[in-house]
Amino acid sequence: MKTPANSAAALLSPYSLGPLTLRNRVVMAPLTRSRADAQTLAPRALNAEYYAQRAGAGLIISEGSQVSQQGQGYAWTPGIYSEAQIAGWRQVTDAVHALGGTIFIQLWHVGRISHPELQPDGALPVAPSAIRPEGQAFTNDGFKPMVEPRALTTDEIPGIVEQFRQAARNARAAGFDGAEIHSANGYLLEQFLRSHTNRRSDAWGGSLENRTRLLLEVVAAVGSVFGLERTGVRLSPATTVNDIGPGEPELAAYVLKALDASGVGFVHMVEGVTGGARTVEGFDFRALRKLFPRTWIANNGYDGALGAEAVASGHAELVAFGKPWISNPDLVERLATGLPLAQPDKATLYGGDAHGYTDYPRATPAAIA
Ligand code: 8OZ
Repeated sequence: MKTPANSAAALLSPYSLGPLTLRNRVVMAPLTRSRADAQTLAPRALNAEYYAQRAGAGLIISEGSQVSQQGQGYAWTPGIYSEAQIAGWRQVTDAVHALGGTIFIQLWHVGRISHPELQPDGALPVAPSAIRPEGQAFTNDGFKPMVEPRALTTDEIPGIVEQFRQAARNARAAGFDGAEIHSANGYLLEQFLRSHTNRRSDAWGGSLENRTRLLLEVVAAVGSVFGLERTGVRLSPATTVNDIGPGEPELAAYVLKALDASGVGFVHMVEGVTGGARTVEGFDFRALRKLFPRTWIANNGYDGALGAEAVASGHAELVAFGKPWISNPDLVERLATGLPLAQPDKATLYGGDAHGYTDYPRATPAAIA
C-alpha cells in the first residue's frame, strides 16, 4: 500500500520498538521546561498533568533529567537521583500509562554547561577539558556568565558511568518504559565526542575511538538496566549550540557505526543545528541513517508533511516533534485531521507554573484510554 507523502497518514500507524508497541510514529521530543519542585527538583502533580495531556504521542521522551546534582545546568530541571525525584517521576509515568501512553526518560549530564551556583558545594562544573564555554548559565537567580570548568581526572570517569547506571535504575523504579541517553546539544557526552571540547591525552581523548569511549560505556551501563532494546541515544553531530564547535562528519559516521555495533535500540538524531538550519555543509543525514539500521527517530524542524515523507520513504521509523508539542497537547489528532497548529508563547517556556504549560487547549476531543 502506498502512503501519500503529503498527508500525515504514514505517521499514524503503530510501530514495534523492541518489545513495546507504540500507537503511532509521532514522538514527543525532550523539552526542558524548568518546572520541577524548586526545593527537591522532583516532578510534581503539575508535571504529571502536563505529560498526561500529551499521552497521545506514540512515545514521550521526558525532558532531560539530570543524573546527579553535578549534571544540572539550569534552574528547576528535574533530577533522577533522589527518592523524592523517583516518587515524583512515578506520578508522571502512572498518569501517562493510565492513558495508554509510553514514556522514556532522558538521562542528562550537562558537563560544563552549568554554573557553581547549581553545583554541589559551589564546585566548578566538570568537563573533559578545562575550556570555558561562551555563553550564560540559567541559574536560580538569573543568567550568569559560564566559568572555566574543571577537567575530570581519569579516575573520575568510571564514576560518571555509574551516575548514568544508577539514574537508569532509579528511572526503572519510577516506572519508565526505557531511556534515552542525552549525547547531544553540547552537553557532557557530546563534549567528550567533539575535538573542540575534548583535548584529553588519556584513553578518553584524542582518537575517534577514545572520544567515543565514554558514550559506549554509558550505553552499556544504561542498557544493562533497561535492556538495549529500550535504550537509545540522542545525537546532534552537526549542531553548534552551547559552543560545541563545528561538526565533524567523520566523527558522526564513526559514532553511528559504533552505536550499531553496541546493539543500542535507537538513535534520535537532531538533523542539523538544534532548533535551526536543517542543512549543514558536510552532513547528509539520509546517508548517515544508513549506518544505523535499527530505529531512527528523526528530529529538527519537522512538520507533518515532512515527517510523513521521512517515514514513507524509509528515512526514519519515528519522527520527534519538539516545539509543536508545547502548544498542541493533541498534536497527533491535529496532524491526523489537518487542523492548524497553535504557536507557543516564548515568555512561558522556562520556569513558572501552569500558565503556558498546562493551559494550552486541545482543538479535538480528548481520547478515551
Ligand atoms: C533548552 C533549554 C535548556 C536545556 C537541550 C536540554 O538543548 C536542552 C535544553 C534546551 O538539549
